[in-house]
Amino acid sequence: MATSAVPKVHKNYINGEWVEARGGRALEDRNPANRAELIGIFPASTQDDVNDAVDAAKAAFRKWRLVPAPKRAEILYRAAETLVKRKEDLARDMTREMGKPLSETRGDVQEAIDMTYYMAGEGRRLSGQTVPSELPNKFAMSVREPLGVVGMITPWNFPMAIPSWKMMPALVCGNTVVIKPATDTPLSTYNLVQILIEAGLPAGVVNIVNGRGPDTGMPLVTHAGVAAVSFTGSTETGHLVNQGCATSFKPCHLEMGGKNIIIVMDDANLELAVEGAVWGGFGTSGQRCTAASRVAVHKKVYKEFLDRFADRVKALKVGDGLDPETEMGPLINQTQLETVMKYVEIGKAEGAKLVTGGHRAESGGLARGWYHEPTIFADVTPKMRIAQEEIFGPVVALIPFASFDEALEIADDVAYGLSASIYTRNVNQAYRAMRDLETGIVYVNAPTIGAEIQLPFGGTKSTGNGHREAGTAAIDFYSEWKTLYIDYSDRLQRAQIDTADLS
Ligand code: UN1
Repeated sequence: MATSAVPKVHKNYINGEWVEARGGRALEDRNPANRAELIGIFPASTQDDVNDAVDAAKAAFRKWRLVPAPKRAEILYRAAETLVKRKEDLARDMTREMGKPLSETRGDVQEAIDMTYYMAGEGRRLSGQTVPSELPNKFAMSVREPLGVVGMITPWNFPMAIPSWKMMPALVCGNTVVIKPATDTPLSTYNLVQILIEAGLPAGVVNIVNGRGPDTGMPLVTHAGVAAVSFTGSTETGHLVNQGCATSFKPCHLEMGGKNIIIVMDDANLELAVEGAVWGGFGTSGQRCTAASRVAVHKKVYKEFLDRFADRVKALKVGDGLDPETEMGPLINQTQLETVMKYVEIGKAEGAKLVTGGHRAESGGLARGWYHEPTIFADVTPKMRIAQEEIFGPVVALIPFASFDEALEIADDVAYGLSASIYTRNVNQAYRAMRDLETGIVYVNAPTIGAEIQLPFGGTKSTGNGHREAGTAAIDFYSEWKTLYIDYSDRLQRAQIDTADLS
């Protein structure tokens, strides 16, 4: 199987063939836990490669759209079976290229398995509406049509799950795909596509062009042959993708940043809340759009929460994700490490209290990778930059508050709206939080991370642009409605004008 213990030179996958990038340039994929370890070499594609891939996807679309959806789904089903069989190898490959611990990369592969089975099931649904016509002897219904070639740009933090969130619903709906994986983690996307190929996906239905955003991503976004775009990444890049799609009215799904909060009320099960804040804030080294980078705690329990939280965080075992003892891996790259270090300085300068962490982690061999200590700032006020801006690293801002209303205000007073959580045993407060928090996802007595694939995933405000991934919401993005009227009356019947004769 394609999992690689030795570095391999990879190509683009276009029209069912592995081909070199036309410009002949390449990018390295290195292990963030040990920069000396080369995972593989991947093409640095440009406009010409994107053109080839889109042409192939357009040609393949003519046939693929006519393959019955249950048959398309059978390929997905077979792919899911292979993912299950190879889960362990795939997780190891992912830990080596992305850094998160094996337990988490197993979860990432599992999320792809779940999504692939789920969308395989959708092949026998893809339901539309059948409704009565207002006129006699007339039939009315709506059906879902694929959009055509979908361009996909995926992030490095969920290198297999997120490509599966995009590819599986797109494919079952009858679209063809050109995907540009994150340059930091292409191998996991390659592994996923390899499994789809083995499952019998026809040539041209999925194409990979690897490369950087400006050279490969933007040409894909703006290509006239691409009918729709799905992007997950930073809000900054999301703006460019949005603008690239706007001129041609291209549907575009954007999934961007977050500044998610856990609210801990004074009646909360404190031990549970501490556990949730540790996992929500430091899982994936805080590199999730759903990471709990803010924890707002009621003043009555603030001191106790802080002490317990700090104890747990100080004890977190940071290291190589392949070591089963490791609880937190490295950051993905130097830029991300520098961003985190910059925000630590910002937090200190703003007057927040550094409780633990605050430095690059370098002892015991960690200097080989992009490690940062798990970091807590206490006594953070809601307007501080560390409480407003997405850091995407292991830095949690603790914010004290005095009332439930104040907590909701703090929660909603940020630019983002992905995920929020409340720990309380008061059912009235729980329901008010569910109603009033302005995020796409709300958790009660659970952290801000851990969305399941059968429900909509996405956020409000600067997090998204109104679309959702996962569940049937994904089917809504990857299909377009066609409304069908069949008149079998043998005469002209004018809607709204010829009312039915009741006599
Ligand atoms: C992301 O961070 O981009 O809910 C996705 C979660 C995961 C998905 C995160 N299931 O945290």
